[in-house]
Amino acid sequence: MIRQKRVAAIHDISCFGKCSLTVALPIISAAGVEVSAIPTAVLSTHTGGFTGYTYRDLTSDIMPIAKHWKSLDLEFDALYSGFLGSFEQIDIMRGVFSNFKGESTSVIVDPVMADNGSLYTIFPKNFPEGMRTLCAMADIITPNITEAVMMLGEEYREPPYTREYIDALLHRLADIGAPKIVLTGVCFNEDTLGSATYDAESGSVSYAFNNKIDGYYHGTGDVYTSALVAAYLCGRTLEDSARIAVDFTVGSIMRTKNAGTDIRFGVNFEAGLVDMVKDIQNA
Ligand code: PXL
Repeated sequence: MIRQKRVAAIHDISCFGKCSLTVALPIISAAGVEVSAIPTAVLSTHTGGFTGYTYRDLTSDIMPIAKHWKSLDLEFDALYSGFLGSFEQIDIMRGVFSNFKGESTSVIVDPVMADNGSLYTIFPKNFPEGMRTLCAMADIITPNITEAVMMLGEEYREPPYTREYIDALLHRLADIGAPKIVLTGVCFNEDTLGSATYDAESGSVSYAFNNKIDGYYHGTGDVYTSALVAAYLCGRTLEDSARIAVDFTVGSIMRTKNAGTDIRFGVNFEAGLVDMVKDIQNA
């Protein structure tokens, strides 16, 4: 019997604006992987560019949900956390990881908190230090460049970057503790954008690029990491998973740009799901 892979996705639900759980659930499910969810908060929209959003904090529900799962002897092939609203949620996440990390469980931490050189306004200045402690427990981390330098206590530099800079950044990120690093927002020139991977055990570095599309489209980090998780759990290598995630994300942005959609509304990833699954299956 081939057991279906199962992921626990631990993010907020932003009810409108396509990010976090409303992105992770469909993308990972489309790849044939079961997704269980722990919602960490319910917001009417995400916080990027909207004002007046509602925010119901669910911090006190996270551990009881995890404990109930534990009483059912549930096991997970991956634990995937994203946007977390507070230091307390980071602490609780550490407990959830300790409870469910089995021998073959991959812990994937996307330290969602910043972009384009700035920390999201809802976070305190020292939030990257908290995220760093969670990243230390992970098997795979997926920061963008801003999140990476903030966790390392370094100054943000504007793109384009050099290969030497990115390679050195990957090594410094591995020193935090996670053995596999996926860095997004990697840009060596005006025309292309992509991601880099580093496996500290084998020492291998890989890059995946696609066309750079102007404009800041919301939720693309969640689309990227969810596709990466989907491909990786389907047995693709980290390098292949990153390439699949880059192509899927860029296709989603392109479609959204062509449609002229408000950039806060998220990207049209839905129309790319069939091709993403074919790509994962090598079909
Ligand atoms: O896409 C990341 C994200 C997730 N959840 C919430 C957010 C953001 C980014 O702004 O505000 C609530």
